[in-house]
Amino acid sequence: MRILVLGGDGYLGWPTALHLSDCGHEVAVADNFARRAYDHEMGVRSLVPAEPLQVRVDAWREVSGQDIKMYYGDLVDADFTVEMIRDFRPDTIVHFAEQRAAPYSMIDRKHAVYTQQNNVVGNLNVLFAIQEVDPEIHLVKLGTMGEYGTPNIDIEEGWLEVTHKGRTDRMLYPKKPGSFYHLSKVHDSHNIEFACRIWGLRATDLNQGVVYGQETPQTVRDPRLATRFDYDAIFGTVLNRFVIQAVLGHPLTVYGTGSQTRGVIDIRDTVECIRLAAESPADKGEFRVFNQMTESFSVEEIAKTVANNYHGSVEVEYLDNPRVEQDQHYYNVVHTGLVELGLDPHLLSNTLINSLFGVAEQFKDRVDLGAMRPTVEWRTASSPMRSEG
Ligand code: NAD
Ligand code: USQ
Repeated sequence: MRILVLGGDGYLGWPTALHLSDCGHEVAVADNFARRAYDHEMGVRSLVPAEPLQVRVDAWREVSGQDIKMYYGDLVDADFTVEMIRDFRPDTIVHFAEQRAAPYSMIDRKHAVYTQQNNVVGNLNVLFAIQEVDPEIHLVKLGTMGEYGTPNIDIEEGWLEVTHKGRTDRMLYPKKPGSFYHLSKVHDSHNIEFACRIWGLRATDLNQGVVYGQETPQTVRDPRLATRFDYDAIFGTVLNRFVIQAVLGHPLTVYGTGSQTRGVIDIRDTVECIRLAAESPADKGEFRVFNQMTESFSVEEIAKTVANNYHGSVEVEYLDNPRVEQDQHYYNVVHTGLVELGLDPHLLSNTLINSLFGVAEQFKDRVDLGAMRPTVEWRTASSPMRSEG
């Protein structure tokens, strides 16, 4: 199968491209390197050095004998997007290429507008390009569990059967997202569902939980194949941050009471879910939704798991929550669709955490401790930006 991975230079896009290539698919990656530019803007860097994309593609050819084609461009540029799709002629497009940090989208008006423009317009350009070039192309789009928020009812896989005043319909599941970033994903989902309805496109929306881990069977084959690993308060995600904090002897930064619960997934399962979704496409006209998470934990449980598995002593600090989010809430998520397609989840085990401690130990001298504390406040429209390097 020919698979085009949009956002192929990113944390998840790169290991996904390698996994798909390793499974025998013909893979191309596209990126505008916006993620590397956010690092410069924020004065931070990935814990693990991420080689330039060309170096990684060359290393993969050396290690595996497989070619990965590269496109450099911005999805917001409609001409670039349509020409790339016309040139590569994919069967499947995997779309990771968005600004993905909730705190980044909440810095101020400029960052909120950028996030929604980049994500919503880029995704619309992909939809129009598919419709123009070949409506048979299957779009596998990365959404997020945060689209749903924390409703006081079970979270279904994208759709909800509603009975109202004696009449019943199948509706898109109501959304209550928690940042301008998460909102951009809701807008994307609506645009994709509409495109499936009016043009008969086929799409899978993967509402993914918080990803943890850094290594996959392909990335460990050569140090040049490593993917990025973010730990700063803007791009670092909770479990990855806690692991690095434990190794550095920095207190684990639990926001609020830590009772807020989130769905999580191991990076090795992320790449496998994408393969499964790509190899069993949605039907023509179908907007298919899977909840791409394998377990849920409260933030406090995540902190305790990290603390209990680390050989040294670990302190936990409860900070005033810079975000606006419920802490005590119901959370029960249906996530059976990908398991039915064949996913055999890696659950949060000591093995994974120990391998993460190893990565953190190896690169701990690269850490800027000043980037650890949250600086973006949801309640104010504008937050001081980090400018020091
Ligand atoms: P990332 O920022 O590391 O990767 C995204 C890539 O897309 C970057 O390389 C960036 O340069 C590129 N990009 C952004 N805008 C672009 C544009 N307009 N044109 C071309 N390229 C562009 O993020 P990630 O952690 O790999 O996440 C990938 C996707 O998965 C995102 O859509 C994110 O919302 C979703 N997701 C991530 C997580 C997580 O925990 N990391 C969890 C759930 C969902
Ligand atoms: N949190 C802490 N301490 C920290 C960092 C985070 O307590 O040091 C808490 C947050 O308050 C939040 C939870 O941990 O309640 C998750 O935060 P996060 O930064 O790990 O994740 P989030 O902002 O939700 O975003 C990440 C990715 C995003 C993806 C999302 C999946 O950056 O791209 O969409 O996870 S989900 O959370 O399911 O929406």
